[in-house]
Amino acid sequence: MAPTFQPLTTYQEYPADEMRHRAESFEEELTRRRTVRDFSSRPIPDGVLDACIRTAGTAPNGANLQPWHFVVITDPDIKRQIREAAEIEEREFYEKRAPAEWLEALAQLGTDANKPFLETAPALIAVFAESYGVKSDGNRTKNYYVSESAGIATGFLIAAVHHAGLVSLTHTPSPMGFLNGILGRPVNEKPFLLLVVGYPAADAQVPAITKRPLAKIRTLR
Ligand code: IYR
Repeated sequence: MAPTFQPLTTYQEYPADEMRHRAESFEEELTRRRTVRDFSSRPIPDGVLDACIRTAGTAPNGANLQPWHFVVITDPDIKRQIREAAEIEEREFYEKRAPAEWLEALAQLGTDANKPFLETAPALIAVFAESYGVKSDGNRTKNYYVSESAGIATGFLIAAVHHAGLVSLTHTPSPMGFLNGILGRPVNEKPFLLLVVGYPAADAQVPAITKRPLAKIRTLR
C-alpha cells in the first residue's frame, strides 16, 4: 500500500527546564506505582478502563498491525472460573513444576498458589497477543514483533491504570491457555497476561522491595 503522510501536529516541545521538570514529575508519579495483591471489591467508575485500554491501543507496535486484544472481566461467575483454573495451574507450579531457585527468587514477594484477588478485584483485564491474523477467507496473515507489541501496550495500560488512581497486578498463571476457553477467544490469540485492576484494600500491604538505582541500570558511552 502506498504511504500517505500528514503533518505532525500533536508534538509538543517544552523549554529545557520544563522538560526536566516534566520528566521528573512523571518519574515521581510512576515511582509511586506498586504491584498490589490485596484488592477491595469496590467497583471501578464507568469509562475508566475504556480510556485506559484506548491508551494501551496507542502503543507502538509491529507494522501497526496492533496484534492485541483486551477482555475486561467483571462478571463474578467468570472471575470464579478464572480463579479456579488459575489456582489449579498455580498449585502445580508451587508444589511441583517450579525449580527451587525460582521459588527462592519469589520468596521476597510472599506469593503462593492462592489467588483470591481473581474474585475480589472488580476487574480483570486479560491481554491476548495475536500470534497471527485471520482473513475473512480463513487464510492467515503474519504479525510482527508480537510479544514486544503486546508488552509495550501492557506497559501503557499499567501506567494508564496507575495514572487514573487505581492499582494493578500483573498475574501470569502458567500455562494460561484456559483463558481462551473461558473467554471464548480464538486460537490465534495467545494469552499474554492477566492484569488484575481495582482499588487497594484498606489494609493492603506490599513487599518491602527496592528498585535498582540508575547507576546500576544505565551506562553512558
Ligand atoms: N505465576 C505465579 C508465580 C510468579 C512468578 C513470577 I516470575 C512472579 O514475579 C510472581 C509470581 C504467581 O502468580 O504466583
